[in-house]
Amino acid sequence: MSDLEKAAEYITGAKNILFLSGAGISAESGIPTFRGEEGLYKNRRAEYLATPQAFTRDPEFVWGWYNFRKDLVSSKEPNAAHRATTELKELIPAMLVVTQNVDGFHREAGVEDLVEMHGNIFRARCTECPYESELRSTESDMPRCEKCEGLLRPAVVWFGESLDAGVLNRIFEMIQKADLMLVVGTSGIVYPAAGFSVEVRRSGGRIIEINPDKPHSMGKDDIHLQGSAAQIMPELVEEVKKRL
Ligand code: BJW
Ligand code: ZN
Repeated sequence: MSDLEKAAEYITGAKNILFLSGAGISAESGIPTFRGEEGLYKNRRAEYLATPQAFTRDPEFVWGWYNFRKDLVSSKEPNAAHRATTELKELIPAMLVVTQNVDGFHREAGVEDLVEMHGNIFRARCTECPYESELRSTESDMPRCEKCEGLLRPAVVWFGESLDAGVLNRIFEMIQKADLMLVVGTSGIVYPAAGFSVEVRRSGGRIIEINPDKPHSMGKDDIHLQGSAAQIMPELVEEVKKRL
């Protein structure tokens, strides 16, 4: 049996599945990954830009990066991997779709109940008051709050910031009962997401990873499907359908 077929059997045999995606799932939509070769902005790395310190130092520069990325995301669309994820979620309702991505492509591809653990690039919140809203416009590199005129910031999670408690609760509830986790297109470097597979494995669950890169640490029953998400996800879903 091929690894792809084995992975499909894991999926149809699982009771609860945690699905986690990262920047790699949107790579084939034309959105650069963070740690890939094109992941720089004006010679700055995400580790520098995605911090509250960078925003305090130079909010205009950081907004410039976000507006550049918002324009890019608006000009692109979900790919075959996002669509396959939606199909899988429809076939297996006991799967929770969690993404580290802020592009909203999973929702655009039809996943209604999406957990965006690092927020959404088209939302902004006030640095002075509780105001938060959608902000699609990319006109201003210093957007202001409608309520108090305070400086707005992207409603995303930066390094050193905590994730939303409700979001973390939903994920940890699923981790406790998940007997399978699908990890698609993430380098597994950034916590807390980097720790999820360790937790699932610790409670006896198995991992299927899809990534063109070499596998991360693997348990003996884990499967690494090496290749691009847009190629492998649809193939995997086809194998799942044969078994349902
Ligand atoms: C393909 C492909 C194709 C290519 N198909 N695949 C414990 C230990 C050590 C450090 C920490 C720790 N706990 C917390 C920390 C600190 C920190 C952290 O993890 N630092 C690490 C660098 C070590 N974490 C935090 O600060 C987090 N907060 C937190 O934990 O709060 C409590 C706390 C605070 C302080 C101390 C301790 C506890 C918050 C993390 C927020 C991350 N934010 C960002 C920006 C979001 C907004 C935005 O987008 O602008 O999130 S950074 C960036 O990295 C973004 C991503 O979601 C995240 C993950 O990146 P991802 O998705 O994995 O992308 P890449 O580029 O790394 O990988 C792409 C992968 O795709 C590669 O593997 C490719 O091979 C693959 N690929 N093409 C499939 N076609
Ligand atoms: Zn305000």
